[in-house]
Amino acid sequence: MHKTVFVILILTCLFAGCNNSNQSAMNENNTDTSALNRKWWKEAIVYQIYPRSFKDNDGDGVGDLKGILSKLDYVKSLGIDVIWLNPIYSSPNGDNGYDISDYQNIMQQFGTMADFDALLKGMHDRGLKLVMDLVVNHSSDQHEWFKQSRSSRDNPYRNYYHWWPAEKGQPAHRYSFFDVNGEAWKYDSLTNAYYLHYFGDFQPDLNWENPKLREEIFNMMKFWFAKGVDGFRMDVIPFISKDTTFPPLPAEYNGDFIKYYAHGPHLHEYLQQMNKEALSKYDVMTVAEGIGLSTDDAHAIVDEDRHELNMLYHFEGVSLGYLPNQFKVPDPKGYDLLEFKNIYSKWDSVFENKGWGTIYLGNHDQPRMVTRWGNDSGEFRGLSSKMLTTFLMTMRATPYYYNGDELGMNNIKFDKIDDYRDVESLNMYKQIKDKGGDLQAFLNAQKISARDNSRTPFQWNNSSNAGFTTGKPWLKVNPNYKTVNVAAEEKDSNSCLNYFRKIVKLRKDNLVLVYGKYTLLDKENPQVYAYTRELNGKKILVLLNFSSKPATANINIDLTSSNLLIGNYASANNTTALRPYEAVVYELK
Ligand code: TEU
Repeated sequence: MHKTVFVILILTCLFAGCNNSNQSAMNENNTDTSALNRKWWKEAIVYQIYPRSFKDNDGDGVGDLKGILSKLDYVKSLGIDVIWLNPIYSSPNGDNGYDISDYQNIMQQFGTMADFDALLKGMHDRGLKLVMDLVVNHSSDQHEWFKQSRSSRDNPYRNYYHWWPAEKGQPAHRYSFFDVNGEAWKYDSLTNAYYLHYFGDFQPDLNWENPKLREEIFNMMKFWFAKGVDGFRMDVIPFISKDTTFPPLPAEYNGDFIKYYAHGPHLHEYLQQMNKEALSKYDVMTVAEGIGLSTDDAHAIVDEDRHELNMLYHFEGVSLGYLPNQFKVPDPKGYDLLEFKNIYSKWDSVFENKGWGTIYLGNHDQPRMVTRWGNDSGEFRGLSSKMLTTFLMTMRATPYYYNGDELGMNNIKFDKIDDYRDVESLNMYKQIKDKGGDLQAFLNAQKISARDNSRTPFQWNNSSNAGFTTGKPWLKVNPNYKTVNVAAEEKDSNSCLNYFRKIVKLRKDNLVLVYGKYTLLDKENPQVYAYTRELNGKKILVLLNFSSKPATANINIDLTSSNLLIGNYASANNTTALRPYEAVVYELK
């Protein structure tokens, strides 16, 4: 480059000051990054689409594949790289697609295989990758395998599932997530035997100890890879291997059945086999729903040398702030930021030298991020939502970002059980009712924690049903769609949506935000989450006020000459004093 041009460029950067103007200068792709073990899925931002609620094309009130296709330009405009789609396979929908009746077909309500092919092409044409949901701990009871399996004890498919012959007596108790009685064994008189279902009784558990079943699954995965799918998010994958003698729950698990389920005897052997037979043949990414896994277990699954999976997402963060031993009942005191910081710092350190992490605050199983972790009151909804987005986009882990969070969508907070559609809420209500429990207390807790809060239709504009459908939506639309919607936020340079786009670009332009070393500062500050990210001499400071009160970060860093990269207030003052829910990201000089 000519010297004068170079000087002019530098001066332009200096005078432009903050925000995005200096991002190309911040781009570190020219520096030596060979030691980073770079991978596309480490640098990607994953955007999760809940197909049932994203966009309805045919007016039946349920989202569909053509609807998603019609909105791909919007998705592309966010700047994300990878789309994770919740299950779109044939399903009777007892659990919104997590009960699959045919793994190689598309759910009728969502469209056809031709629609899928068009959608995948539409994504690839735009440089977007697709990650599908792999739900193979269980199938639907309407799957042909299960129909065969239950038909007779000597059917060739019998041991595709777990059966316990009744003449052996009652099987040892196993807990179920979605059973009205909490019982995971269901008696079937047809063959005088019980079958196992960790989730609903319509979701029988597949028998992974059977090599034929494993082969079927790996072939099915290859079917989708051959179509060009770029990876899988693996539903409750830690649960697949079981001790088929089904002993009483071992005492060491001390009532923690989830942990027991996640530590089956052959889990790693099966994942290694899956890797060898299917995953290793393609350039794809994998992420385990890491339910029941602790930091101690993490490397066993994602350590590259073990050839299992790439990433997992843990449940420690999202379990915070609920009362112990109660079903998702929020602690009236809220959650403790010190614990929050501890959890996320601990998980960062697990992958400091090996493996790779994920970061998320919302998904289809969690309530809306801004309600749960921020503040959804009118005054603070936008600010706190942007603050949480800043956290997600500046941590050393692949962000999984849930559709609608970029608009600052919040919990709908239903008053009546009749408004809910989720099997989890409906069954828990029945359970409490049968026991004569406090139903009003349950409904109050669900306003914060129920899964349907994040499953309400996506808010496109202020026309009826938020532009989601011309029919009757399968789940009510949040009435705040009149103001919280894409069309309105497109026009507002200060909106959550435009903030999301800016910070996505910032992350994409700065390798330090992906790979840079994370250091927690001001650990004991109960209001502020402060940390630095460092790579190859570049140092970024992130300050997040998680409270509705002004706060100060005690960090002994003079910010006067620092360069503000992004902030959620109109201007920033280069000090450590933060306004309510303020988020600022500086490049330190
Ligand atoms: O979730 C796993 C799971 O255990 C959830 O039930 C989770 O604990 C719960 O939602 C928290 O309230 C996966 C899927 O993500 C979920 O949507 C399915 O319902 C479930 O598996 C069964 O497939």
